[in-house]
Amino acid sequence: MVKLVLVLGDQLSDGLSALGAADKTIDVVVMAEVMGEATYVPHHPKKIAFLFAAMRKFAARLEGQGWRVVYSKLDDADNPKTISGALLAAAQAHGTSEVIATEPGEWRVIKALEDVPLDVTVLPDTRFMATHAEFEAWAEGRKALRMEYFYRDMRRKTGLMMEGDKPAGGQWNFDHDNRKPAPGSVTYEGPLRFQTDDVTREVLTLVRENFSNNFGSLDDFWFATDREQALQHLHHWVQGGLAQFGDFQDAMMGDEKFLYHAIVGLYINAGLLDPLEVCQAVEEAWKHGTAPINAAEGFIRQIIGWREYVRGIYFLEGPEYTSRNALKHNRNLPALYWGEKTWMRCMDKAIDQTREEAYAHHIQRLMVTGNFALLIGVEPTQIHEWYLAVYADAFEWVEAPNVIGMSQFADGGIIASKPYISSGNYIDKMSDYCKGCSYKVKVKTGPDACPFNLLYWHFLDRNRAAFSNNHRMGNMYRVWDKMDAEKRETVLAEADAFLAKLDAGETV
Ligand code: FAD
Ligand code: DLZ
Ligand code: SF4
Repeated sequence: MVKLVLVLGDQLSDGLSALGAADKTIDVVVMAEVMGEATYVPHHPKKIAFLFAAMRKFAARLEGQGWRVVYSKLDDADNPKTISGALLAAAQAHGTSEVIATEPGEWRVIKALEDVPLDVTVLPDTRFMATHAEFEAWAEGRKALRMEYFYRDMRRKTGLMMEGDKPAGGQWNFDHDNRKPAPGSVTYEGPLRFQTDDVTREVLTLVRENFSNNFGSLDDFWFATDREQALQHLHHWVQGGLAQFGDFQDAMMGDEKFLYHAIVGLYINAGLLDPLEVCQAVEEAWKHGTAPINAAEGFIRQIIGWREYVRGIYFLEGPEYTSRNALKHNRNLPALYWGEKTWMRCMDKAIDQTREEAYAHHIQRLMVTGNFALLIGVEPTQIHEWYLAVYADAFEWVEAPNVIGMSQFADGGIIASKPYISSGNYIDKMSDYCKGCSYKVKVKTGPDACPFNLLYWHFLDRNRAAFSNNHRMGNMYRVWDKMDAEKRETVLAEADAFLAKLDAGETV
């Protein structure tokens, strides 16, 4: 019997396990642009355009390889609206009930495949370095699931930057060399920008017609939308950006949206690039002496360490992970996350570039928008859905552990051993944001005080009980406790006043 081969929007890889298990002379590939996937959160229009254009080009690529592809465009009169609907319609048209799928990256879609009344075989997603079983075995019996130890196993497994059984350069991790503050100027020209073509133009019109009310600009669309372009982009960055990636990985600049970052997350996550080939390109550059060890190791750690580790946590912890709320936070996400005016320059810059590019780099996500949401106590699911919507690289398996776990400490400390919070001081040290801000980062109280300075102590004070056994937080509480009692009261009262203004919808 003919089988249907499901290929989802983030499964655009020649080596996809579902394709590998099918027969192109008999079986039929099913791909569908559907409102169900395009609206489960209000995705950034550039993210939707990127995925739809990449899906259309991948469908054409498969046809070129000899596959029969049933492709539904969003504006087709008989568009099936959901993934399940697409499978049911194709099953009827081809007189079959058999489906081969590769495991989706979201529990919601996994459930949909379980529920569809067809005979669905779900194969493992082999585009990762660690299988679920390997991650479970690594996690088994450990008191703390620290990424660093998992990463070392992945170095051994892949052989990347290894000299025998020893790490190249004599140490596993060069992170201490990767914390330089914002440079005076950036010498890398930034990501390779691609001209629109017939496919992207048609998709941009479709997205403009259907999603123009979503947060995010569709202007100046430049993403790569097929594998060849993504590879060109990768090599452009390896040549121009990688060498200084390590040094300035944590830096932030108001007028430099990309610094030395690779901007490969969206391409790897959609399947256009393979994570191992990306790491091998970086390792090659290091071997040829065009990239220093701290840059190459730092980058490879992000991919075979963090990326694999967060995926392991997502599947280990199960579908309830996204509803965790260890600190019982319940504030609504402020409108400034959707582009309403704010005087906080760091937030304004990070959110504005998110609106323009569907991109912000790691430290902007973690220490600006994530830090602020945590300090003010946003309900974790609301900020989780924001991140899932606004970034082109956001799919739940990778986004949720980063937001719920790393950024919001809502999983109670599975991913982070202490919350990633900071006052304005850290942002000032790592960025050029504060110089042009309406608030004064050195001012601790009063109308000019940087809100992060007030909110930092407010967070610690209100969450004291939750952290009473966390030894890594001891120093912070000792500094707070030593502060003059009157000053403490002023800080808390001013933080409360700030939060009241925020809740009232006033510009802060
Ligand atoms: P670079 O800075 O150049 O890093 C290289 C690559 O390493 C990334 O492309 C990515 O594949 C990988 N990587 C780095 N850090 C992580 C990490 N913590 N988890 C997983 N992979 C990592 N990453 C996503 O891919 N999708 C998300 O939805 C996402 N949401 C995030 C939300 C928050 C709150 C935080 C703190 C981080 C999030 N990240 C997410 C991780 C990281 O910020 C992005 O991978 C990175 O900014 C993508 O930009 P880049 O490709 O230029 O990465
Ligand atoms: C994110 C996304 C969007 C916006 N649209 C589609 C779509 O129309 N069709 C599709 O197959 N996939 C889409 N995706 C990606 C899926 O949501 C993704 O496969 C799941 O989130 C699992 O990672
Ligand atoms: Fe952000 Fe405070 Fe600096 Fe302003 S002063 S940019 S609010 S950290």
